[in-house]
Amino acid sequence: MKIQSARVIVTCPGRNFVTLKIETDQGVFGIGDATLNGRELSVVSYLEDHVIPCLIGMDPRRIEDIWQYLYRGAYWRRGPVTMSAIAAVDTALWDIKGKMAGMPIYDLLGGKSRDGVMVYGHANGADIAETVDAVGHYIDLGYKAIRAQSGVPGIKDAYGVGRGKLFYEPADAALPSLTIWDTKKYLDHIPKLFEKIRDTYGFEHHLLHDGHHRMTPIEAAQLGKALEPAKLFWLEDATPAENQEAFKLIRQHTTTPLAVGEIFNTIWDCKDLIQNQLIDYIRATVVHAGGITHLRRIADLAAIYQIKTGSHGATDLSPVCMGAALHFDSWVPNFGIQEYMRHTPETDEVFPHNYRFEQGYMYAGDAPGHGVDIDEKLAAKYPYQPAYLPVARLEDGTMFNW
Ligand code: KDG
Ligand code: MG
Repeated sequence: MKIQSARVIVTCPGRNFVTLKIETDQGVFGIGDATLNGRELSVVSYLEDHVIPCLIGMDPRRIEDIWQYLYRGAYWRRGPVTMSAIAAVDTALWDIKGKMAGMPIYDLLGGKSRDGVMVYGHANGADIAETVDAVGHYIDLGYKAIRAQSGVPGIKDAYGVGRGKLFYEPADAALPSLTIWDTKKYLDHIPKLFEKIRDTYGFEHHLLHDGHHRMTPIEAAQLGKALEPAKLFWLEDATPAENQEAFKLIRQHTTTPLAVGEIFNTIWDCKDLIQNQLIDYIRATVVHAGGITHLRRIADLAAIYQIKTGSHGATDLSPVCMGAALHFDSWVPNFGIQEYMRHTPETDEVFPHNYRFEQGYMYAGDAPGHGVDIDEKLAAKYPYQPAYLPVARLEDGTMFNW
């Protein structure tokens, strides 16, 4: 059996997605997500110019060997572009293997560990009242876990605050738009938000919050401590994770659970945080962390330290990634939660899929492979549009973390 052809499909049904399609000489094909938000075309080039020529003629059944070939063979290891490209190949090959075996990917991995995958949705609003309403809306939709973000008085365009009720899309301009940040105002505001949410709805639902790399370790410690009465499921990206020692300081001060890893791309990014038990949830995901083959290694390492998975699942992770992630989540023994931001109806049409949401849980479906396809004719109607994530500056003009 051989890989006969492979091509990259770029489409923008509301936002940009990069999809790799691998076709075999036996008529079976597989697809994988290669979307890297705001840097999409660099992965397209990596795949078209450097990966696809190597793939032609390879045996698609040898998933592990192809993974090692692309990782070790490049000499230049790791990094989001390389690892997203490898992830796309890996996901497409697991899709092919599943279709050949007539099995969903969770069965190839060892079978389901759970019936449904608990997901969290995004509630956000311009102020506390709007966010509290949005949380109520998600509760009405059946969500068991909800991430809450709110506009902060005095801050222009705080992270996580969308324009519509359900579709938050931060990559919103052909060049990065400017947002202004002030951590003090944020720290004063967020505990009030969670106090109000708990006062309104009680403690039945899981609440999550994303700090989006904006705090210093001691500021993160202060916030974690201030949020303890709200009993968060997690506080995410409390401080940038390049210096992983920083998390020791946060840990010394608060019992609020911590989640990190959406921008990690290999097990080496995760290793110290996991081995030192500095986090509770690892957020690496299929598309940015080398596909199912590599994510499995990360999850297994985390399991030894009782750390659970909580994979990234924002709208820039395509339905192909979501499908693969749900198969992974259905299997992985140390599953914690899966992020789920609904895609636009146009995106859902371009990527017909088997997964579904029901009462706070997602179900991967039992189609062979990952159960997601791409309607190429429809995809062609939505050409690529440059779109960048915003940048952030402090009020005095200093460049900051978005
Ligand atoms: O591409 C960047 C987004 O996916 C990210 O900003 C979303 O932080 C995010 C999250 O937790 O979903
Ligand atoms: Mg995040």
